[in-house]
Amino acid sequence: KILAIQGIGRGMLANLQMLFKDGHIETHAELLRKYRPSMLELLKIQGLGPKTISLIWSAYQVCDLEGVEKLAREGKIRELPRMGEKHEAKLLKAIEDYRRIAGRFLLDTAEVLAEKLIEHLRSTPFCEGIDKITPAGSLRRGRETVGDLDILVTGPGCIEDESRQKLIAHLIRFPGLIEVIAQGENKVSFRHRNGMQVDVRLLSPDSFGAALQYFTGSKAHNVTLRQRALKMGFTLNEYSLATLEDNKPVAGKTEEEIYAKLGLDFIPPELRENCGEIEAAASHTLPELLEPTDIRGDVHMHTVETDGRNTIEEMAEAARGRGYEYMAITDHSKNLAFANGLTDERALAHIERIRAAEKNLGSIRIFAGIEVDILGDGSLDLSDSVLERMDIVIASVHSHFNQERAAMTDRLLKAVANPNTSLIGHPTGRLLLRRDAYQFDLDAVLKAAAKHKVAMELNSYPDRLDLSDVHLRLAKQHGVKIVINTDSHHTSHLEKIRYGIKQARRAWLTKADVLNTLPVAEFARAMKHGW
Ligand code: DGT
Ligand code: CA
Ligand code: CA
Ligand code: ZN
Repeated sequence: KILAIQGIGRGMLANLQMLFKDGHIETHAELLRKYRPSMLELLKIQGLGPKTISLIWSAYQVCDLEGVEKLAREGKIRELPRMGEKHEAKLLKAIEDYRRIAGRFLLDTAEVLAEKLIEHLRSTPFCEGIDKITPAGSLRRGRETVGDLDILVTGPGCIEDESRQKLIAHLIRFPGLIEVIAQGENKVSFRHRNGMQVDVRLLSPDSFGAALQYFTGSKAHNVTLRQRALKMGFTLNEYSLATLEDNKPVAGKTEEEIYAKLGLDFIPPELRENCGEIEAAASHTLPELLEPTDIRGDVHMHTVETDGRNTIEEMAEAARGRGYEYMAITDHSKNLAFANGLTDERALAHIERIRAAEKNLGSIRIFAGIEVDILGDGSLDLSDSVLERMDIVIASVHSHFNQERAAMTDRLLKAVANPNTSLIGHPTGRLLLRRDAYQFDLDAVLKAAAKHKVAMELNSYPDRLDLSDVHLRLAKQHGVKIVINTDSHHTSHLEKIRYGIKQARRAWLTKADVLNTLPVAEFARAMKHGW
């Protein structure tokens, strides 16, 4: 039966059978013996394929990252057949990009691993000795990507030697753990098979708040906080806040009491980047950050009509299940051919289907929308007469990413100036750990957006998180409003909105900065006529 699948022949079938029977494939093992494993890492470099790697190997017997980089710096790559100075420069840039992102992981990857580990720890017979298991570090702060995972475990079972040893013994039986990197009295660092390092610390409840504060970071935030403590006659470390004079602990059980003792309002983890949050907490001027419950609707999602996996009705049921008051169906336009994007005609028919679904379901407002491509020249991919009929028009760049900065800026300015545009989708086009933003003048685009009252999207998808925190703050400075969306292609994607909410909080955004916190009528008006 398997042979009926295209691309699977007798050879592949034999390999699959071996894989299921013995757990490995002989050919694979043989190839791994013949070629160096470091060649596999080279394949991850943009623009380095098997052919070039083998070319480099036969000319110089070099097959690792450092070696190839050295060759490129010495001008030896350009001497290879069909290579030139340009290739060489590109290769160096690609290696630099790879180094920057290697060893970092998307937020959802880190979160899934954290959840699995928590589940594992909760399943031990000694788990009654555990009160809390809490992610700290960059994951807790909601950074866009995570380097290593920091997990704190607290409870009576973490104090006493014997029970702690039992917990650690159970911990290192975590499925997927491939190597214990370091193991101390109350700390274990290990590597998971997905490449991520995990640091786990077991702590007494008395110092849990101090440890959580310390290991949540950021380092810069902690440095400033410790300086403040010293000025006030305290020392602050991962065990407690204590008096300088006689080292008497004055706080440690909770973060709240530590911040309070330092004369500060509680600082949410998302703000702890030493960007003015400590000063604001001291003067009681921290912003009232956006909360998940403020969000009333999600207005960027796709259906089976283009490249989504669910129907209008299924998406609507899921949105209603989340308690939303409104949502929008925003399928692709025809320029995105591989996604089966809509023509004018299909877009009009789709509006009718959306209206019908809304009527049938009754309990949630379903806006008829479109995610229309911004074409290379800045015009939109569908006729004005069709766009006018839409409740929401998201204009997005999905092609010609390599335009010159000036051309790309003009292209976006033209899209912003289009009277039908409600918001710009994933405005910089970056893909985290994969693709840089396209080059354009964001300042100019935000200025125009403020003038035309066109909103900017904060796309919550964990590999986009576009706009970034810095860009969101810039948008706010320009007086541009934000819409936080998921860009869901499946009902299960709707919950990813929380990554967007975290990102908005990291940018100090409040409810007033985000349009989809508005009641339905006001939101509808904002999409059609600006806020
Ligand atoms: P990451 O892992 O690169 O995504 O970023 P973080 O912020 O999770 O950094 P990490 O894992 O090196 O450290 C976790 C937290 O521990 C960090 O945010 C602040 C705190 N910390 C405070 N002082 C130190 C220190 O001297 N060394 C380390 N490694 N961490 C410290
Ligand atoms: Ca970390
Ligand atoms: Ca760490
Ligand atoms: Zn898109």
